[in-house]
Amino acid sequence: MKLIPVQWCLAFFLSGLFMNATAQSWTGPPEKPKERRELQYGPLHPGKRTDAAMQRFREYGLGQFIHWGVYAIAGGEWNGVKAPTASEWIRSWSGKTAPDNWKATYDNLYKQFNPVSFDATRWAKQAKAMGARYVIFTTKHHDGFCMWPSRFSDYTIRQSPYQKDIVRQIVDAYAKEGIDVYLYFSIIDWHNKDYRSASPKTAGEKASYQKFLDYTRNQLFELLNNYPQIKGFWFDGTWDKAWIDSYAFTYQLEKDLRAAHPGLIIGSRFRNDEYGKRHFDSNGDLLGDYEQGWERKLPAKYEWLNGNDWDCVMTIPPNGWGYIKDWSPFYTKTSYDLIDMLMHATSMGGNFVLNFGPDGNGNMSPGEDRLAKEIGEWVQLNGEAVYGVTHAPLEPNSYGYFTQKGNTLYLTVFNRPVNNLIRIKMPKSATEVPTAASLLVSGTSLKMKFTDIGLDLDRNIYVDITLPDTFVSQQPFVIKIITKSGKINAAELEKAHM
Ligand code: FHN
Repeated sequence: MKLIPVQWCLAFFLSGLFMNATAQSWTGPPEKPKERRELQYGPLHPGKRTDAAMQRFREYGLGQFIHWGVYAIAGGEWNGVKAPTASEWIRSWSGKTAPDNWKATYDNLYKQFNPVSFDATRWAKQAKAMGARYVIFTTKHHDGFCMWPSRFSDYTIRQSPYQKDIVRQIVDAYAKEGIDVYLYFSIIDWHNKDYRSASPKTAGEKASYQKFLDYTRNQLFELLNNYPQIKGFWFDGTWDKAWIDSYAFTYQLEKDLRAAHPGLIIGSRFRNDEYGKRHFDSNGDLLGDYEQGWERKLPAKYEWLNGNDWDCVMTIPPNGWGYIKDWSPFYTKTSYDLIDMLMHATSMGGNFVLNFGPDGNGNMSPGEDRLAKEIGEWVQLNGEAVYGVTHAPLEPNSYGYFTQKGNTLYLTVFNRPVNNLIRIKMPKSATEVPTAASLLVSGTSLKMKFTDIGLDLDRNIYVDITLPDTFVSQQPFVIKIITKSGKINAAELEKAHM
């Protein structure tokens, strides 16, 4: 079993304090019920998508998330209000000592939003150098502030001193660097007076909520029309009862969005079925194109994924997606931690998406700059094991993570054994067998031999790969193993019987 570093435990403990109820109980997809239920509002397409756009999504490996909005001005602390662990939620802070009119104060912050240092090209180039193949950008978070000049709202970048369309700049700059763009969109909208979390009951409430639904629909089509280069939406804030009860509306909306933008990618966090089941419908089938529940968490077992596509979105501090001006109270993940998580995700067929929370002037924090550089340097050397790879059907081991591409296996080593012998377990019945091993970073070929360690009744064979004493690495490194179709001659190795 892989040991979890102490700092991870701490980080998970701290972050656990702020997890929502769904996240706390997350252990993978629910078991499929024995009997199928007839559903009118289940998945729009049965099974996994096989088109080129979805295949491209599968091959990203590494992505960047950006949470940017008015909350960046506060940076987790404003007027004595502190929300360092979820800085983008600061508006909803309602402790006993909340200043009078705190929400109104927040709602006026946009009048100061003027990120003079913002340069989308600089961000896009940094993301490219880090190795990100896609970006997810917050067009509108829960506070309702639109980072594009939406004609359906009076609370947008157009009304701020900055005025210019930020979404357009992001889309253009990232697309120019060859990075695919996905737009984050929160259904929760604290600014819209027709938004509500509880289900509407009276005729008046219903009419008002219908207005909110229409506004949401209009904004989504506006985004598609304004920025046709985008590849998908990343939805959030879809857990309110009012939204859950609007399943007929959301079903039609998803259908229409997809029809308007062929290839559009939407995860499992957009809508639910008629029984209120989110992510997976009442039959345990995935809603949307990929599983979107892996927020600040990673599956312990590949089996938990049930063969679905997925992404893991991750913060650098324990929690907190928007800018946090003071990281010092927390453990912040190192590039080593993040590369470990990246390879954990890709080894299980998922994408790893690292979040950045730029400040109110348009700068990434120095810590983010450093991590982007360090990750980029590593990925530059080891990208072959990261991009376009799939899960390898081998038993997990304590050295690190396997990924696979065709007849090449990659083992990214985080824990180097003291005897320099990497021992890989394979079933004797395997039909693909290793023929050569080398260090990815240098191409140096490595000694490899099949070993029967003589464990009684063992159905496995062991492939021993020797690391040269002269090879020293301060970083995780990758062993590249070429396989070919064939059988291991196990009979020779099985002479001793009880
Ligand atoms: O409440 C948000 C949170 O602020 C952040 O945007 C994350 C990103 O995945 N999503 C929500 C919590 O699940």
